[in-house]
Order: sequence, then structure tokens, then C-alpha cells
Amino acid sequence: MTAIHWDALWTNLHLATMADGYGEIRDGAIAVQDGRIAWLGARADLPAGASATITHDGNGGWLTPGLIDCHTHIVHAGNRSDEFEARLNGVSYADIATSGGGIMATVRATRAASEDALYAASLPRVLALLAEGVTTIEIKSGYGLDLDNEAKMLRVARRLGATLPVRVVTTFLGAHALPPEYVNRPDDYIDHICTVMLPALHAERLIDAVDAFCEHIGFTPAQTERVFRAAQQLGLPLKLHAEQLSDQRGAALTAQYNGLSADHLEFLSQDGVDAMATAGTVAVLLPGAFYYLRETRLPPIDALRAAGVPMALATDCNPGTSPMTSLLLALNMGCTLFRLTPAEALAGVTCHAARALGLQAETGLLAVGLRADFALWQIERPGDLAYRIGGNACAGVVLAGQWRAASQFADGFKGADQETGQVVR
Ligand code: DI6
Ligand code: FE
Repeated sequence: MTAIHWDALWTNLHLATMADGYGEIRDGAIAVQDGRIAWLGARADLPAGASATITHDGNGGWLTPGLIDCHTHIVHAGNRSDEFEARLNGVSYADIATSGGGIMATVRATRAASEDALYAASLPRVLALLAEGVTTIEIKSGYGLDLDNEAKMLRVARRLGATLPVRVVTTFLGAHALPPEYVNRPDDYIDHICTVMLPALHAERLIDAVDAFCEHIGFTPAQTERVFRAAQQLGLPLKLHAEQLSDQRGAALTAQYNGLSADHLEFLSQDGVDAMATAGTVAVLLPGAFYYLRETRLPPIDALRAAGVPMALATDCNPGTSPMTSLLLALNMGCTLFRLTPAEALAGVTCHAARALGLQAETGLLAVGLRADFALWQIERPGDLAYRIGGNACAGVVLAGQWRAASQFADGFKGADQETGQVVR
């Protein structure tokens, strides 16, 4: 019998495979071949005579699947700290909105930014996530609101994925807000999305999924359904900002169209929970926005849990309602604010987040055949990841088999060389 030889082998660590709770394997080992997991188990069970080209020492830490931030608006220009400050000085949200603030302030800044400027503005936010063990990020458009500017946002998202050691999944969120060109004509804007923007951006291969903001301050369920139909005709998977501020039955609509996820969900009804459970639609919980808006109504966590709906957690990184670039903080908030258990929270940024992106056959678990996307942590037990506020115990990440120390993602990391595609160290 020929001895087994792998590209890389990791030992002197514990594994949290996330298959069934933490799926702990103490004193484990994990082998990588061609960027995928070839073997994992207790070190004592390593096949006799197995060897590897590189053996990595985990320093007694814990290896988890690479973390997945499955809902972000991380590509945008400008910030809204002026509004934050004005509100705390007594200016009302309505006044800010009538004077052109809110989402429209970010739309103006994003439209005005060149593609390079938008990339440069987004880079430090993405690096902050990577330094905390993130290996997959979903990035939405939705601050361009016309064909050229939505395309610009999505190209920047693609470029972040091409130049950094992270898997980027793009979501077209043209139906985020009504652009000034279509004031009082929301149905015309939805027409434009369905007949012009969606087909053009899809033809440029800029879209992996389609989302909308179904809300009394966003788009109606009927308008959302038109976007869903157009997306489905192109074979694109669906997601929805649903039930964030009111119950529009958006989650049930998403389930009806076999959507990947319904996100936010503070005002989700039992009917919505049941529809999601039947369709296998993931509930993406966004505690950063809940916190920032000082929302008091909780998503129906107990009902989701009882119905067996997979619950993911994400940052919702955006300049208005969740200016947050820490998925570890979202993990902590998922526990403190939403009362998830630390194991549920970690599943929410690994296996369930993968499912929310349709990537469950690729990443989100430590399992043979999946991509070797790992995060290595110098912690005592997996629950430490949700326990702390601040601090970062991430030693580094592995994306498709390749190791990178977390310290690389500190200030000064410039992304990849544009000519060669090599990451600049
Ligand atoms: N829900 C939100 O919380 C964000 N978008 C959305 O649909 C807010 C985005 C912003 O204020 O810029
Ligand atoms: Fe969002």
C-alpha cells in the first residue's frame, strides 16, 4: 500500500468542525490536498505513515471554519458620523432625511467616488474583517441606484475578492432605495431594474444573488415580487431585507420563491417562521443594526429555533445603521442581545452563513471535501469567540489551503499587486 502524502497537515490544535454543535475534536489533525480538506480527526487516528509537504503547528489553539460575513454593504463611500452626531444633539431623523441625509447621502458620496477611490475606501473595512478570521464576505450594491454606479460598486466588490485572500459573493441590491431620478415613480424604477439593470449586470457576471429592501420606507411586496421574478428568470438566487421595521410578509414571499435567506426579521410573524422552515430559507440576524437603531423588538429567536430554521449572524456593515467591521462583535451581540448560545452564534457565522450564500457544499464546516478555509485562534475553548468584547485572538486564516497570519491584515496591507495578482506583504 502506498503511503498517504498531502500538501499540508495541521497538528497541535483542537478542531471545532461545527458539524453538530461545536463538533469538537481535541488534539486533532487536519490535512489539505489541492485546497480542499482531505482528512480530519484525532491526531492519534492519523493513518500510519501519512506525511505532508508542509506541517503547520497550531500552537495548541483552536481551528474553526473560516468565518463568513453573509450580509454586508461594505463597499460605500463617505460616512454618516455627522448624522450620528446631529441626532445626539437633538436633530430628528425626519429632519435629516428631508435635508437629503440618510441613505441618499451615501448614494451621493458613492456616485461621486471613482472606482479606485471606492476600492480604497472599502479596503480597510474588509481588512478589519479578515484580521478577525473572515474568509468569505457577501457584498451588496445599493448605493449607486443607476446602472453605471451599481456596476461600479459590484466591480469594486469583485476586485476586493480578486486582490485579497477572501472569497467575495456579490448581491445586487438595486431595490434598496428610490433614486432621485425616479421620485414618485417607484414602479418605473422597478421596471428599470428588471428590464435594464438586472440583465446588463448579469451579462457582465457581476451578480451572484439578488436582494431588495421590502419595507414601508423601501419597496412594497408587489414591487419586490417583480424583482424576484426577473431574477429567477435569470437563474439568480434570492435574498431579502425583510421585516426589519414592520411585518410586510417579506420572509414568506422569499420562502415562496425558494430564497436563500431573509434578513433582519425583528417583525417576523409565526407564519413567516413556518414558511421559512418549510422552504429551508436561512434567517440572517443582524444585531449590529438592532443595537445601533436601539430597536427593542427582538427577532422571534425561540420560534425560529423551535421550527429548525438555520440562524446566521452578520455585521450588516453599512454607514447608516450598522457601521461595524467586527464579525466577532456581531457574535457577542448575537448572544447578549438575541440570546443565542455561543455555539449557535458560531454556527451563525460558519455553516449557516454558508447556507445563506448557497455555499454549503464549499465552505462553512470542517469536513472532508470542502474547501480548506480555516481560522486559527489562540483561545481556550470555542465559546471564547462569542464571550469577549474587543480583542482579537485570531492567529491567522487559511483560504483554499493557503496560510496567512492575521498580522498581515494590519494597517499598510495594500492588497494584491494589480499586475501579477500576488498579494503584497
Ligand atoms: N436596511 C438597513 O438597515 C440598511 N439598509 C437596509 O435596507 C440601512 C442602510 C443605510 O442607512 O445606509
Ligand atoms: Fe442590510
